[in-house]
Amino acid sequence: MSRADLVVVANRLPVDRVEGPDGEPVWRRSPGGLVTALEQVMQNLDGAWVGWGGKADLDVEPFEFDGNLLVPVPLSTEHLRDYYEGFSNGTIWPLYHDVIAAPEFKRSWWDAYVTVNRRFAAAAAEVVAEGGFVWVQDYQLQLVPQMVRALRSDVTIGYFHHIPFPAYALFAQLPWRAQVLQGLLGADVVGFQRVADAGNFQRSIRRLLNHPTKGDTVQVPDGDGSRLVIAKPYPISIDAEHFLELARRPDIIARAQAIREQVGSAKLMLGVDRLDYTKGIRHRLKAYGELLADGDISGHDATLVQVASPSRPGVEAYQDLRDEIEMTVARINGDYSTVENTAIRYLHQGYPREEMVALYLAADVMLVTALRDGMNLVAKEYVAVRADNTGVLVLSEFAGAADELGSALLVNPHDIEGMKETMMRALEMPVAEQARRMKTMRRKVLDNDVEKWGRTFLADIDELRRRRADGEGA
Ligand code: GDG
Repeated sequence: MSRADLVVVANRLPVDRVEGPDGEPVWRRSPGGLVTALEQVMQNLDGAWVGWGGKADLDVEPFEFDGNLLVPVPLSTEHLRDYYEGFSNGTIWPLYHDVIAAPEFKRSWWDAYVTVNRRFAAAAAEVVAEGGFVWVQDYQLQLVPQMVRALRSDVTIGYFHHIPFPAYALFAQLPWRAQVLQGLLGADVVGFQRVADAGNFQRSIRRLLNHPTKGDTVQVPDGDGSRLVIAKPYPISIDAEHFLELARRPDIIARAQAIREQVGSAKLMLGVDRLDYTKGIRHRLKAYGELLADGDISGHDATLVQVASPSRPGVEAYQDLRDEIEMTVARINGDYSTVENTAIRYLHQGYPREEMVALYLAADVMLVTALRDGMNLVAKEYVAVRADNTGVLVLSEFAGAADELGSALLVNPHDIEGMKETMMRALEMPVAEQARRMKTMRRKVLDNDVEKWGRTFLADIDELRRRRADGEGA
């Protein structure tokens, strides 16, 4: 097997296995956010990607795809239940999102997490070239950096954390907190979305491991000496130019107009989220329902289109959330829809990106009301496509995107009265104010695209590798 200088390790491979025209299984690029983000970075780099192939017990040889080597990691049904649905999405996800749902601490889940992380690390260690770079992605693989280091001391290791890193008081609940920190500190560079996440991580390190931190660095004891680990924010972004190109396509513009005409009401408000309890969909519906109940808006004034793409159906909290949201939508529609107007158009489906862009173009107001969110790319996508500087972004201050998009209408989604006032303000905002705010936000998103995110991370890695090659140590 050929070895690669850059190896991305992520829970999922960037492809789905689907049935080809003659019934044969074929691989097709999957549409996820992480894939889009790294697609750009991987181009022209002759890299390899280590990840799960998307089906239980799928055991296939590494293969070439779009110029990169893809290395599938086989996982059994039990692994997926305990490592993925269990520890990743039943323990870490809720704990790191400020316990919006209660995390469960199960020793059998932890054991599976260790076993599966070891598998990913072994696959990465096997495929990375001498002195190469391994880039680990996200919370499912927090132990991989240290495991790769143990197997391959010659390589440089990066880790990027896509979700929030919680405050010490919450993180300290995790029975395996020290192991997780040590796992992450196996990396040379640990990247976060926000300044606050990097700060929380460093605080946990000082409190739990007693390692000194200074600025963006942590001093980790290593043999007789110590090793410097960089721990700092690298806010992720989108391929803004690609979204703009879609937004200029005549068929997509026509589709946006058709959506507007079909919806019929004066204003269209839009929500686009994975169906996840972190996204604040319930709070959004509550505020909107009360505006209808109070008579502040009627179906002719505004319609809410809510795309809730299916997510993690195997996890109980997600099944409960779906029931709750669907009951709320049905109640609001039952009470306030008319034969002519539907108060909420609720879509529990995934759509092609073209349709998402048409929806963004059709929306007068975009509602991003997450209770906690690492970044939130939807907010950036909406801003990117609004080339005529119209439209209003209502953005939760608890989404990482709020650090850069301060010109949005920022809300605390727990404050339902505040949300109602802000929604009304968004619906009534004069175009001059819309333009002023949108221009500032668009500049941010267009100047700081995902290509720059990747370049900035890799520049820090290259600098480390150069220093290593010069024999300076880190
Ligand atoms: C995690 C962190 C962080 C959604 N539905 C459809 C669809 N999407 C696309 C959106 C967007 C992406 O999925 C979702 O990204 P988000 O950032 O909003 O949220 P998470 O999935 O929770 O992502 C998050 C991110 O990682 C990156 O670091 O920002 O905080 O939680 O691109 O457009 N795309 C299509 N059809 C859908 O139905 N095509």
